[in-house]
Amino acid sequence: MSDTKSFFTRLEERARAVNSLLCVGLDPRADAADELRAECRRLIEATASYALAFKPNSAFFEAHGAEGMAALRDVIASIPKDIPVILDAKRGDIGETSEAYARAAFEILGAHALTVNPYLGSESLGAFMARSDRGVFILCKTSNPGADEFQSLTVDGSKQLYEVVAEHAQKWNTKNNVGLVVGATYPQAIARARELAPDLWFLVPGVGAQGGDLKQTLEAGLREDGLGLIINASRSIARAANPGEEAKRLRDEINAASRPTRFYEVPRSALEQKPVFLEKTGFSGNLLANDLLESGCVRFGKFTLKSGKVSPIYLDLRRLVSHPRILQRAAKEYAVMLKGLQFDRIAGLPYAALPIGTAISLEINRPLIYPRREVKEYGTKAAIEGDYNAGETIVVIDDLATTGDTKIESIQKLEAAGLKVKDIVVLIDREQGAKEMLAKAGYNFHAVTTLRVLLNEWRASGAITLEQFDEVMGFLGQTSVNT
Ligand code: NUP
Repeated sequence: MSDTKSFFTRLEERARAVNSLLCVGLDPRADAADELRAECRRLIEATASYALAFKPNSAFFEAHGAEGMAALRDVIASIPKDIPVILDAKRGDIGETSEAYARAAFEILGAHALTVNPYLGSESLGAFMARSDRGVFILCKTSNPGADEFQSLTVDGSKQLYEVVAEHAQKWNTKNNVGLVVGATYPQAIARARELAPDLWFLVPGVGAQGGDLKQTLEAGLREDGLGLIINASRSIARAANPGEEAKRLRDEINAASRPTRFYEVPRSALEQKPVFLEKTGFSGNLLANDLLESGCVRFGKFTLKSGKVSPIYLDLRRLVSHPRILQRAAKEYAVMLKGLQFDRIAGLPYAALPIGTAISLEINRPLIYPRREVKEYGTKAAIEGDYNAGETIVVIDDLATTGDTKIESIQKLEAAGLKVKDIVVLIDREQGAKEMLAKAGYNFHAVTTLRVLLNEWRASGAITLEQFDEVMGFLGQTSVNT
């Protein structure tokens, strides 16, 4: 690797070049020092074309003394030049000692990145973070069963220690060379670390031999650009009958699961099986589906609607205001949908989409307006609140879509003020004709997800029974929800 680019620029180039987020761990279990090189060489040759990076763990070389350290240096030198090498040694000490560790890792051993522990404070990490061409992965939430003993202690009033580490790391990343270590065995911690450190790359050990769930890990941790995770596997590749094939399989599995799951439907046969996700971890793998349950925005039971019908489900996204973190995450989902659209402002429709629109506006730093329900009889007599100029393009934001009728009324108010509307974005489409009706009227309709997809997720995660799933699907087939 050339020394001019930052470590993560190089890593991103490699990720795109080989279409891989897989890191192959080099943890040689050889009995004798002179076997270390051959064991690693076989693994490197078999897996290099699928590897985003290699991660030798210093411990397995140190265990063989001076000969082991010489082998480590040779193994790193033998890795093809365009593949980043992350040395796993979890260093960190008082200033000058850290400097000696940094010299050993980066200059003597030739690693491109190093894992470090943050417990001696930021000053102890200065020596590692000083070089923009070398990466520093700070232990945040490790994959082992004992990780919670210290890392999840409540500090600073309400935060867990690992959350404080994630926050600091995001701030320290001024040279694009700081990442985090977050174990695949704690997907909720990955999701939380991603909220606190939206830009950082996470080195994620714990899939394979330690049982971490790949799908949940990717769902929780991928950045919006589809990158940001380095999925490490050591034993599961090294011990496979054919490590090259296993690396390829895992690389492909990562890529398949990295595609957005927002529109993913679970096959009927899977719905009929015993749910696995929530029972094991309390986490469904689809943050939005889980969030809507947690905030009470969706409830299951018996609800008498305005029409007198009894519904087995009730949706109310106005409750998001009482759950700021979930509201923020929903705003991020809208932001993904808004990314490809051309517009000057967004308009939130009253009432549900006023707070939602505000959260989106803050998320994407674009101004908000809103059409009033009733035009004021006094003062400005405004029909639309907020600043705007005639001729501007507005994206309409709402919480849900059923038939689309109420969207048309609001769009007419905006158009009467000289504004142009091309796109409407909602969080949940109940698929009762809105898309088709709006398309006929000349508007593009976008939904983050559909109620059907969410029902699939809730069933797959064990939040609802198969009977509830069928009941709600049957109900949706005959009527609209909440009316
Ligand atoms: O939290 C961590 N968990 C973890 O397993 C941080 C790590 N650095 N590791 C290392 O990743 C561990 O020491 C080993 O080198 C590798 C995981 O190996 P395996 O479970 O895939 O065989």
